[in-house]
Amino acid sequence: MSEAPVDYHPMWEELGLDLDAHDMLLAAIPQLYAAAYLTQAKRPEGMAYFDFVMSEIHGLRIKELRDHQAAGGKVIGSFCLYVPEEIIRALGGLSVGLCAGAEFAYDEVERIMPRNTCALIKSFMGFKLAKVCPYLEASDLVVGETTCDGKKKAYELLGEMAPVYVVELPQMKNPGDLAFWRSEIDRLVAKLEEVTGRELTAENLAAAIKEVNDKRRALQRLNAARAADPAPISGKDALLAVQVAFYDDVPRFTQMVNKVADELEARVAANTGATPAGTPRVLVTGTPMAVPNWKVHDIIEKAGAVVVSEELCTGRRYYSKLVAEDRTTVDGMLDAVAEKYLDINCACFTPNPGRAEDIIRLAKEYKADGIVDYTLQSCGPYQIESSLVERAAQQAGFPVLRIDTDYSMEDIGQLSTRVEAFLEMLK
Ligand code: BJ8
Repeated sequence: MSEAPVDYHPMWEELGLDLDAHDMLLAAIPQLYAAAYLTQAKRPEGMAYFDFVMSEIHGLRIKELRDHQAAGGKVIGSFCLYVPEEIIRALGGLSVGLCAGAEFAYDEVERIMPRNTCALIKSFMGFKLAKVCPYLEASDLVVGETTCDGKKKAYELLGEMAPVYVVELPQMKNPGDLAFWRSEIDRLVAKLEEVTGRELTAENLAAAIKEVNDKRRALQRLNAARAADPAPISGKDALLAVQVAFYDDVPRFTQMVNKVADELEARVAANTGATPAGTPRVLVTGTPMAVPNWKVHDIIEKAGAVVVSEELCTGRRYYSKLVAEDRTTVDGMLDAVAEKYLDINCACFTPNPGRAEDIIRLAKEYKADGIVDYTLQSCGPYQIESSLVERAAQQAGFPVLRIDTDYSMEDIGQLSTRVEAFLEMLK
């Protein structure tokens, strides 16, 4: 006998969500998910866990966060890869990526910020103004960062509605910038110690570094299998795993991803895949894709190709580098945290040559036939960097398709036509 579904409305009400608006949002996600995910053939069995996570995205996981808070722990939200989850975890906090992947309450948003702000920023402001993101409402603190100008200014507005603390990121990666960033990490530690009421020690930090590295190692394993032809998993499923990494329970997530990786390695050994051998292979690069933004992967894969790697913050930029585990003091470990995080190739840095180098290396390693460069409209850093990406790709002999879009569904027909023409050319 199946159990009756849990009614989470009392929990959402306690969090101060707008229940009607939130019900409307929750009604839309299963349809989107089913159309993108449940129509796929030959999915790894281990993806059933991710189906479950998505079905409980605002339910069970939020309950876990609330239980954690009831036991004295804190929940710390963020919107960017530069916020070190190892430190949050060491202090007994749970780190969660906040809602930023769907259009919501744009009318209200456009009353307080320009219409031509990128979809990611408009989305998180909309979720806050409409009170429909339980992760944000459950956060004891939101840690922002000075990456692009839009986010910097949006955090000022968000700070009027929620507790926000902003870490200052340098714009370059010279030794002086690393020293400055390291001092910002100290400032963040002090703030998080104050919020959590705990002290950072060599023991709790070493344990957190190891746990988060294990999570990244599991994702590395899953993704390494995608170099095979036939690809053992769709790009959409691989993208989902990284999206979920931002808010799921860390040890459970690691275990589940390793389970999928076992299955993928067995598929590779047996020469079987999620798509037939010879399917056109695409590498996607660009701006992050937060749940439920599966638009570009969905278009590419429904057009008959397979995405084999993501040079994205919801992709390799998240899991490809680890924090060094060889330090024994808190200071040494924080140095390692600072070094690892400053090494992320975000277009908000200048110059940012590591990104184009990574794209080309990955395209070769994953035997991509072409590259899709995806940028959100009004995202200056990534849109401008597109020229550099295109030049590097052309020099290396990879065709590139530039997609400039937002979270709406209005351009799906037009994008599908362009992607189909691109795939035709790859053949
Ligand atoms: S580390 S990519 S998550 S800043 S899309 S808000 S850049 S205007 S999201 Fe990002 Fe951190 Fe960099 Fe990654 Fe601004 Fe562009 Fe919008 Fe963006």
